[in-house]
Order: sequence, then structure tokens, then C-alpha cells
Amino acid sequence: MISKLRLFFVFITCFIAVHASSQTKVTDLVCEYMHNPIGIDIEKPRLSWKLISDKHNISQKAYEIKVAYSEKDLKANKNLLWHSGKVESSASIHVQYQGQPIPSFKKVYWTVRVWDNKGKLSSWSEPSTWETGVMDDEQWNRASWISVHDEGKITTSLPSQYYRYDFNIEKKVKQARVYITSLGTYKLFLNGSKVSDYIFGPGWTSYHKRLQYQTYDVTEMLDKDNAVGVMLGDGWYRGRMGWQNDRAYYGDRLGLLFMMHLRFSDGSEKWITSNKDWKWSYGPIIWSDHYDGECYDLNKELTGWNLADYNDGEWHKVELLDVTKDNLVANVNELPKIIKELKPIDVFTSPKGELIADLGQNIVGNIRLKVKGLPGDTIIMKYAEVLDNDGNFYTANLRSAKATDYLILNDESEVVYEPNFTFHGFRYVHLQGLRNPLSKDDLTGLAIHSPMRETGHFECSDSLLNRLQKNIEWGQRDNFLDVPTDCPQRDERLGWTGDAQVFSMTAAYNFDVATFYTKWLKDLAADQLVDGRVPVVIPDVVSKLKGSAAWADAVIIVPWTMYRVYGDIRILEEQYDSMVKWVEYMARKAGKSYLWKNDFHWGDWLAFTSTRSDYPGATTEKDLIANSYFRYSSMLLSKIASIIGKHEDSRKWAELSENVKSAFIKEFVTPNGRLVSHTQTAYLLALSFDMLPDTLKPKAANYLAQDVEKFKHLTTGFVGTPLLCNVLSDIGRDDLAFMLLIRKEYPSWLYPVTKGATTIWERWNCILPDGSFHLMGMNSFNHYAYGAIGEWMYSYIGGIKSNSEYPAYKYFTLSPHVGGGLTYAKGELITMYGKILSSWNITNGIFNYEIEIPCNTSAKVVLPNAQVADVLIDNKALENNKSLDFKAEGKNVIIELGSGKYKIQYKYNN
Ligand code: RAM
Repeated sequence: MISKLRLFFVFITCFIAVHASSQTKVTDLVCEYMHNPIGIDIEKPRLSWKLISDKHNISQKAYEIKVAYSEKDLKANKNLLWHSGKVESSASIHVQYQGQPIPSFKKVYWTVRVWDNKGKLSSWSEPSTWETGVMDDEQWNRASWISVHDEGKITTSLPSQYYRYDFNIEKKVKQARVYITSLGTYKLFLNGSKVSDYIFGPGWTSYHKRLQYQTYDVTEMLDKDNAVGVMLGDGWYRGRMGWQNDRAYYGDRLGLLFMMHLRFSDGSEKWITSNKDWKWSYGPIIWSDHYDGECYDLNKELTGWNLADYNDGEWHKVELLDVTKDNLVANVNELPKIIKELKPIDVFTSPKGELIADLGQNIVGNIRLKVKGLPGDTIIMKYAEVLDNDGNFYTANLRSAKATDYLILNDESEVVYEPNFTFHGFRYVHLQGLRNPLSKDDLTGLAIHSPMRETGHFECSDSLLNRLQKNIEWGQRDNFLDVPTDCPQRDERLGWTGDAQVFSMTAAYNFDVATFYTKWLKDLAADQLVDGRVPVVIPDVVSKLKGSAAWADAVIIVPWTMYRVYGDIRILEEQYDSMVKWVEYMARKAGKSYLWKNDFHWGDWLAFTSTRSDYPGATTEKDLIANSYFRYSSMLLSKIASIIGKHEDSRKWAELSENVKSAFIKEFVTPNGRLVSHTQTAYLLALSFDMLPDTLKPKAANYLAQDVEKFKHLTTGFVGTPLLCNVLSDIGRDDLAFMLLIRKEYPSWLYPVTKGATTIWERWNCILPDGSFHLMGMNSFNHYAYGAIGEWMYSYIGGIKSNSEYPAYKYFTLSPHVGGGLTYAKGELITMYGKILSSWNITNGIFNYEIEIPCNTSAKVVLPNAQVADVLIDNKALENNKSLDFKAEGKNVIIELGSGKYKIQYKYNN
């Protein structure tokens, strides 16, 4: 009897488990792209979730959301701030909160359940949260900007500043938050400990217009007697910026603004804020600078300065700083942090006698060094991306950036040093002043960048291409340090708009870059000129340079990419005025002729040049580029206007773009489809941006193909390169696209790989075939722009392609392109809806294709070189499958599939 009962329970449990697992579940709740964010200042945040199910063809039919101040209320359905009720909708991303306004400093809980297309209701999700920051600017009035006495005009880096403040707490703390920002870069401590792993707060924005504050949960860090300690370094605010040796671009005085909000268990509250009673001192950091490095003198250490029992009798009283608080905004994307630690793969002495550690990878960040010496010893750390032809340390390409850290020892004990207010772009570290041999253990490379969830994975049967993919990923990590920089090592490291624009799609395959670009675009709009021109770098610190086709168009293309990848309509709405300003600028310049001429442009930057007198290089006329982008941007703007409901505008921009196209045809195209600049880039622009009458498209396509066949290599620069393989594939010339991709000689993507590159180079030939360097002036080994080929690798070889009609991969294409001798490739992408997998191999003439389509999405699957009769899907003949929609089209078979995992096999007809 007992055992029968047991059996019955086992049966029931199994039944429930099986039943529960086949139920659609709601997971991965995010608010404004973040899991449980704190300190956000968006009044109507957008909520997104994912559905999971082990069944095929699952989509959402309706959802229901509840929001409350506590989990208890949520469960009890009491005091709800918002109860959406059952909403018939398939929207599972960016559902806007529509409840009561939420005041500052409040945490809310939310949960969601869904009805799927099989009529099943899911359980309520695990509750998730968001917490508001400063929703009302008045809140900042309780704190004052504090600073060190006026230092006058800054011409060199001054010692970093240390601030401290003691306070007691009598009651039991329930919750404590810090809201902090600074002029300069801060490092925040509470009772001797770092408050967070984030570094380089408050990040880099167009400070005078948008200064971010960060929110930290410090509940667990408090005691009865407490001390706040803050270090301030020059950072982007007061350090060197740009190659013209500018310093203190944003201001001469550093400053700190701090508020701590304490909620006690008895319901009372207290604020600790920056005010005239805080104290400051200089300390061990003698100077610090992003380009030049840091000098740290251990003799000047302020031992215990951030602890409560510290005697600050020698410290000075702070001054109050009269600076606006009107520009304060909540943090949009996470601040940078140490993402990876690397150990040297080698420690050696160069022919010149330099002691060098090799990390094996070009990274951005710092090192952690364990060292022992004698009092007064200075340890010097220098950083380089490459060694020269003879194997010596090479820094000429850093230009005026000194990239050198100094550590001055005060006794014989072992110290561990990690620079505070600088970062370097390097693979090699040259150490001087060591008394003992350096072991690999003594040094760690710290790779620092903005945290970005890895969303993409690409691999294939060619190891060089896999290394190229790794180089693209590293190039992205290294240059996504709070702003998208052109390069991370020389006296530049700026948010070049053109580079960002061409790389944005690839970036969004590799990592989740939604909040990263959202923040940057706000600065782009903030720094845009009244006449509509966009500074060439954002945030703008070289204000003399503005405009340029393909660079300024980041204003439209980057938000458009965000829309395609994340379905983000708000970004289109918020950036719309800024987009319009740029298109209107071009329209004004072009006037009635619709031809935009003789303005300032970078052109097809760093395109192929040669020393041959019969072919000096591929120069594409700048006006041709400018008018192509004028057409493309106005065309996109028309689509964007219609997406955000501005239909009248949409018609206006469509008309403009058609006029620009007609003017382009008259000015730049011969009746036979030849372009006045007979270059790959010119044809790529004309074909990608729909610049030609339909009759001339095949002719232009032929010219392009002929040019590639003639040279057998690319001739493109920053403008043409990102379009090259896409267009070749789209005109049916995969063979040429693959030929260019797997080419190993200069110029090509793999040439740097064969030269040992671990990141993407600025030029096709930063290192010449004989091993010598290109001119040192502009020779970065870590420029992501040419890494834009990543998009083609994911979307053509991997086959995962977005569809802007159905953004965020709601409906997408899986269409692998085979070539280049590849026998397998695998693309993976985590989208807002879930994971897409596209993994193929050709084994013994059979094409094996494994795919995954997230719930609430569907895909058009294009099987290359297939015949319907040969195709098996999940081991069943496709032909006999009445429930699937499929057809033969040319040499391909097309199947429309709903969500789920599938295995497809067929005889590959080469
Ligand atoms: C260089 C930058 C950048 C490029 C501009 C035109 O200095 O490194 O990559 O966009 O010039």
C-alpha cells in the first residue's frame, strides 16, 4: 500500500514536472535593457521579457503586467502602481510603463504573465525591479559642489585630490544609496573599501550639457562610525585631450557632488551630502593623465585616509564651487570595469636590453604589478602595442602620448600597484628600475572596457577567420571604453563618428550595445551645432572640425541600427530632431540643384594607395560620397519619420531623397552605368544606397565585379569597406566576396592576421610586408573600423540577417552563404527575444543545418543549393510536411519556420 502511494506521488511529481516544462515560461525580465537597474531617471521605463518553451511555433497573444512598491503587494494584488490587465498583443519587448508616476529613490517590483498562441497562460514571472534615481532636480539642492582652492589655469597635470568626511549612524540601516558625480574622474570608498568595481566614473559625456551621476547600493557597507573617501583625478575633464595638446578642455577645477540617502528600519531617513565640512588633501598621485600615465609616490601615501578613525587634522577645508546642477542626468550605460585579467605569455629582454612582458593580446586598461625594491627606487612602466622589426619596444605610433607609469617606493616591502586615473592601449610592457627578475606571476594585464553582454558568437572551419573574428571582438572591447573611440593608445582616443557609424552593426552582433550607443547618441545631439553639422568626434573636444559625409551620418545610421537590432523606437523619437537638423543642413547646402558640393569631407579615408604611376590608388570623389550619403540619410529619415508616426515628414524626406538620387544620376553616372569615380567604393555606394535607375544597376554591378577581378583585392577605405562583401553577395558574387575575405596578402583583412595582429589595424598596412612600419603619424594597431566585415561574417557566412520591417529579429532571415572552402560555420546571436542559432557543416556532400528560432519570432530559412525532394527537417521529408510553408526558388529552398530548434539535412548540390 505504502509503495503504491509512493509510486502515485512519483507519478504525480513527474506529471507536474513534464507538464510545467512544456508550459511557456516568462524569463529574463529587463527594464531599459538592464536587469534590476537602480538610479534610473526615465519616467516611463520600457519593460521587456523573453518567452521560453520546448515546443515549436510559440508566440505571444497577450500579456499582463503588475507593478507595486513591494513584492507582498504584488502577490496580494494590493496598492498596484500599474495593472495593465490582459492586453491582447504580441509585444514582449519595450512595453512602456503606464502606471502612476514614481517619485525619486523608489524601488518598484514588477511581474508579467503571458498567453501564448496555443491558448496557454504562463505562470507569473519571478518579480523583477527597477529603482528611480533623482526624478526631481530640487533633490540635488541638499548637496553642494565641493572643490580644492582655485589652482588657476591648468597647464600640467596636478596631484590627484583626496576628499573625506566622517559621520555616525545611530539607527539600524534598512537601505543606503549613494548618488555621486564629479568634474574629473572619481574613485569612491566607504569605510576603506571600494564602493564598486566600476571605474572612470562619472564616465565621459558632453559634460557641460550632460553630466551623469551614478547610484550605488551601499547598504551592506555601513557601520556606526563611517568615513566616505573620494579620490579625484583629471580624467577626460581636465586631462589632455586630442592631438593638439589641449588640456582642461572642460574646465580647470575638479569638483565633487555627493549625496547618501539612508533609510532606517524605523522608517526615518537621513542624508549625508557634500558640504563645506568635508576635507581634502593631496596624496600619493603626483600626476595622472589618460595619455601620459600616472606617477604614484608611496612616500606620500595617506594610510587609512578613508577610514573613520583617521586623523585628518592636517587636511584642508574644501571650497564650495559655484557650478550648475541643471545638467545632471542619471547614468545610461554601465561604467567601465576590469573585464578580463591576462597573464603574460612571455617575459624577455629585447636586443636593446629592454625588459619586456608580453600579454599576447593587445588590450586596453592597466597592469597590476607586484614589486619589491629599496626606498626611493622608481619603477617605470611603459606600454606599447608592437615591437619593431628587430624585436625592440616601439612607441613612436603613440605620438605625443607618453603612456608611462611611475611608482616611487618608500620601503623594502612588497607592494602591489595598479594605476588609478589612466589607461593604456598595449600588448607589451617595458619595465625599468626592477632590482629582482620579473616573473610572469608579478604582472597581470587588466582589460578595461564598458561592460557589454556577449551576444554574438561566430566561428568557422578557417582558423585565420576565427582569429579575425577574435580581433574584431577585441577591437570592440578595447575601443568601447564609455565612448566608441577610434583608437585607444595614441594622443587621440576620441569618439570619431564615422568609425562608430560603419562599425555599429558589427558591434551589435558581438555585444549588447543598446545602452552604450543610447548614451553616446545623447551626447551627439547635445554637441551638434545649431546649423545641423555634427562634430567629427563625440563628445566634441576638437570643435574646429565638423560635418563630413559618412561621419556626420552617424546621427541617423547609429539610431537606425539600434532600431533594427533592438526594435528601439524611443531612440528614433528622441534623436529625430537631431537627424532632421543634419539632413536639413545638407539640403540647404545643396539648394535647388539637390547637389551638395565642395563642403568639408574626409572621403574614403585610408583607401588603397599604390606607388604605381598608372594607378595611384582608389580615389573616390568626395562629392560623390557626400551625395550618396545625402541620399541614404534622407531615405532612412523618411522611413524613420513614418515609424514614429510623422507621415507628412516622411513624404517630404522621401521626395528629397528621390531628388537627390536624380541629381546624382545626372552628375555622377554615365548613360552606360559607369560612375565618374571608377572605384569599388563609388559602385558600392551607388548600389547600396539605391542611387541608380534599375536599368543601370546590372551594369554598375558588372563594373564593380570587373574591378575586383582586375585587382584581385579590395581598394576601399573607411567608407567602402563595410559595404564591400555585402554588395558582392547581393549581386550574386559570393565567389568574389569570399576571395577578398580569405586573401592573405596586403591589402586584405587577413594580411594583419598573418602578421600576428590581435586587434584590427587602422590601415591595411600598418606593418609593411618587409616588417617595417607605416608612417608613425597615424598608425594605430587597434582601430575597429575595418572590423565592420564582422557584419558580413555573421549575416552571410553565419546567415543571421535582420529585417528592418520586423525589427529586433521579430522576423528574420537565416540564409548561410557557402564559399571560401569553408566546411562549417556557426553563428549565434542573443536577441531581445532569445537566442538565434545558425550552424551548418557540409560533410560527405550532405548539408547539415542546425537552427534555433526564439519564441515569439519566426524566420525565413533559405537553404543554399538545395532541392525540395532532398530536404529532411527533423528527420522527416520536407515534401510530406503539410504544416510547413516552403518553396523552391532558383537553386535554393525556402522554408518559413516558427520558433523552436530544428535539424535540417540535404544533399548539397554544388
Ligand atoms: C583619424 C581617426 C579616425 C578617422 C579620422 C578621419 O585621426 O583615427 O579613425 O575617422 O581620422
